[in-house]
Amino acid sequence: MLLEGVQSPKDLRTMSTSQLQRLASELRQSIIETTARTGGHIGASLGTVELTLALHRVYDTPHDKLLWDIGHQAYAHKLITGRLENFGTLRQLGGISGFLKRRESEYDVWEAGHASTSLSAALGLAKARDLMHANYRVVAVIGDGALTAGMAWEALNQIGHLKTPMVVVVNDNSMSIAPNVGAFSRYLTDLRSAPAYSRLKQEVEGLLEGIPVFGTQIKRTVERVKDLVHYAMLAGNVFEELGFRYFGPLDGHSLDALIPVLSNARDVNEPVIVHVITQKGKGYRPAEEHPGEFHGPGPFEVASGRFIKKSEPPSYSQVCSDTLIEIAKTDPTVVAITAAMPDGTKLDKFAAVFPDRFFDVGIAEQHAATFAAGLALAGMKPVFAVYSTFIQRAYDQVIHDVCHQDLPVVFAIDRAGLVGADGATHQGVFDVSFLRTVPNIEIAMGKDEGELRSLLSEALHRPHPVAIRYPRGSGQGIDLSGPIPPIAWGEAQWTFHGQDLTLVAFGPIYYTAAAVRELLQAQGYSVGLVNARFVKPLDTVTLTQVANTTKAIMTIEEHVISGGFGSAVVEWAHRDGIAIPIRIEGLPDEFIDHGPVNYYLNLYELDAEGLARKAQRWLDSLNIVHAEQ
Ligand SMILES: Cc1ncc(C[n+]2csc(CCOP(=O)(O)OP(=O)(O)O)c2C)c(N)n1
Repeated sequence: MLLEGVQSPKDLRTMSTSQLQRLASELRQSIIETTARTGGHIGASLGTVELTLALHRVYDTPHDKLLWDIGHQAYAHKLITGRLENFGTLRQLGGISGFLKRRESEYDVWEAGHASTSLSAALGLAKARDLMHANYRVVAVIGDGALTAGMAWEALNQIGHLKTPMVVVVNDNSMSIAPNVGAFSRYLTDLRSAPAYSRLKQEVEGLLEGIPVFGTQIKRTVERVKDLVHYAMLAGNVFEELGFRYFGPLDGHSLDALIPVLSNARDVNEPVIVHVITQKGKGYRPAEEHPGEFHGPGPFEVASGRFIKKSEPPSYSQVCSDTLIEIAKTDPTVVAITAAMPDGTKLDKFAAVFPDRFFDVGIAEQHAATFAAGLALAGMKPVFAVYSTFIQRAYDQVIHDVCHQDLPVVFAIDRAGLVGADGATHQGVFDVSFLRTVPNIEIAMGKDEGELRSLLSEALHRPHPVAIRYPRGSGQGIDLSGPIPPIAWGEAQWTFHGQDLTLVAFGPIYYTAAAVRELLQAQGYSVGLVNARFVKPLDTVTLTQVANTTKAIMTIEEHVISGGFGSAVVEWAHRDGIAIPIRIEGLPDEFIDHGPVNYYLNLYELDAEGLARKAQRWLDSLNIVHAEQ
């Protein structure tokens, strides 16, 4: 294996193209075999194998700075930068991350997980280089999907203005997770289908270079012709009009095409776009044929490409989409929005039934929120289904455009809570804190998919913005047949009364709280239980009654403690002068890495045994003794 001999990218720099091609197939093999076991971003990473080799061959990494947008396409980069041995631990607890991590390698220059940040960061590095008289080069790789985000265009705008030398590689596979969308995506398709563009341009320029120049008059004429040709050729190339030199489109799987062009681009003293065409899933038939499903699958069987799935109840996302379809059948004002996640949110199902009432806006969460505001303003009922981690990007739009005008937009907040293998950048554990501080918005999370259905249905009749949270993965297996049961808006469900302690749980962790209650009851404590359902409005009526009948309250949530549900309960008690001991159980003030959700719940003692242990210790410290003592 050539790959085993690659200690660092330096080893690539002495290899022949045919050796690099062999290395490319070994890299693919390794990516396929590992992701088949661990799951992960196989499609994007198979698509960038040659590009990775060419970049590390042409650039003097890590002295030169190579940035990968999102970082999900960088498995080949990991494999040739000292992580071959550990690659089998990809996305596993304590193993290497599915994204780039600065602490993992000096070759990981920039950490991400969210899209479209690489160009801004690259410009920062390039500008710092110039100001500090350093001499490294900067190159960023960004996908056509990531280029649908406003943030990428904010960076292009400034790069073109500053004219700072750096290279932006546009990795164009015409896919985001699903097929890429939007007018700019269409534009890239046009550029792709006109490969003669740059060839012709180079030929004309070469021809003019070849004209012998005698005398200033002729020289000026040649320059003038060059300019005219330049402008004629430029017409229509957005990148060049923004101030970049444009190279491409190139076959991103041909080392013979990539290496010379990247070498030329590297030495240009102004910003350059290198437009490479790649195929998502390249080299693995099932991933080539089903690039959407193989964007970030779980484990699969290599030979057949079949996913290894346990039979589980439908996911919360599925229930959300089904519920919206059910409601939309009788309510023509319901529309659904996703920011490039039709599969993840399962809104693809909604799209199949209501193609005209479904909008994939691209990786554009900010736009999605304000677009929803506009729809709501005109009387529609927009539901923006968005992962908790990605709504972070639309915070100002939520505050300024939706909540400030009190517009009835429903945010269906998917992946709320810990997410597992995607790790720190993707945990959905901050949204309660940052949303509940905003006036007008109402925030709820049911204990299961049955309540998700009811909450969504009620949310669509609220005159205010509403956020309905639900976690990643399968529901509890609740029977969802029959009409959607109503749920009393703003009311908690007080399921058990108890004199020693009452557990107040927010979200599906209610079921853990129920197990905690059993454990404590078995110890002889009298323990109550509340399914909070709402953090805003908080059901202070029920909480007041609880406080009057129990000696202590423990709140439980799968969300950071700071500013979360428990924090809201403590604020209420403080404000209303309710003198009862309250203990908040939730996640700590730190970024939580990748690894199984259950592992972290156990680590932070948020599983039933851990919570029961903590509750018991706490009750002891409060001198609350159960009946038998
Ligand atoms: C802000 C944000 N929204 C959504 C996502 C989810 N996401 C991860 S990869 C991806 C598609 C990226 O497409 P592209 O940049 O073309 O890269 P490719 O996977 O095609 O190589 C999306 C939407 C994200 N990472 N960040």
